[in-house]
Amino acid sequence: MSALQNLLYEKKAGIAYVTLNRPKALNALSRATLDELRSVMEDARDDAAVRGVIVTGAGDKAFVAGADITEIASVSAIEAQAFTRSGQFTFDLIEHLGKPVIAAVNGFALGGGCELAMACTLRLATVHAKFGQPEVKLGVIPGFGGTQRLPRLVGKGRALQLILTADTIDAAEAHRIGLVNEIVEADQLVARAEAILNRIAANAPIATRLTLEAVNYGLDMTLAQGLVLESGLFAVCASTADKREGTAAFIGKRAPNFTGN
Ligand code: CO8
Repeated sequence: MSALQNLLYEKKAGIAYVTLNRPKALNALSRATLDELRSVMEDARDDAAVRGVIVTGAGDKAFVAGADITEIASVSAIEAQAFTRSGQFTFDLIEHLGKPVIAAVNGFALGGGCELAMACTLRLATVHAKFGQPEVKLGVIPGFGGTQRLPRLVGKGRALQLILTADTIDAAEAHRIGLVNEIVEADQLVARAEAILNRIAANAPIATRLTLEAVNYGLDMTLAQGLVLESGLFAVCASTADKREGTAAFIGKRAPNFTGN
């Protein structure tokens, strides 16, 4: 991985910490930032010691205030398509990392920032966090997955209201509509994300990965197709050492010792 200019990346005790680090631009996603985000996420995916990822923003004002508007201002149509596809690929990578990724939303999560949070497995927010998809105010539409993930998360009507009005909502409203899982005190944000990741890491790693696959891919299928997917993935779990260990531990009234096999 080449030297990082736009984000901080640290790995500690099974958790990878990704901090978008352009506070002077409210951590806006420039092309270079997106490239770095993709490369650290690939590292987190490929490092077996990493069991989960926390994504947050540097400073106390913003998670990510969107794609970098100074770059959007001058893009041609062809460049805009490449830029949006590149963001979409990176966010798809996050959604399908095979490990939980928690967005620790510590301020503005607007446009591409809201889209980044939505690609994560779940979202924690501080009381002063703000969410929105204000692209139509700039004469464009969400381009990093907002028109697709927002309705899937909060329903079509609420998604269309947010995108068409370009309104910003506070953490309480985001929580009410299901965009945010939990609201957390600012000084507890990362600790709460770590606690959730540690709870997940205590479970069987293959079962965690296949749950993510079943839910992520199943949501794009009919119920009947999704149930067939679930059944096949359940069968894969049934072949693992961790299934033998998990069931034996339950029957033996002891804690399981999962190895990820
Ligand atoms: N891009 C670039 N710079 C930004 C961005 C951004 N998204 N957001 C804030 N900044 C900069 C400001 O220009 C300012 O810089 P400077 O100090 O040099 O003037 C600095 O950050 C601080 O911002 P403000 O002074 O505006 O701070 P305020 O507290 O007054 O306002 C807001 C905070 C409300 C968050 C305000 O900054 C704002 O509205 N930002 C823009 C939010 C937005 O519209 N986001 C959506 C962007 S579009 C998008 O994400 C589309 C995704 C698909 C991209 C496809 C690419 C082709």
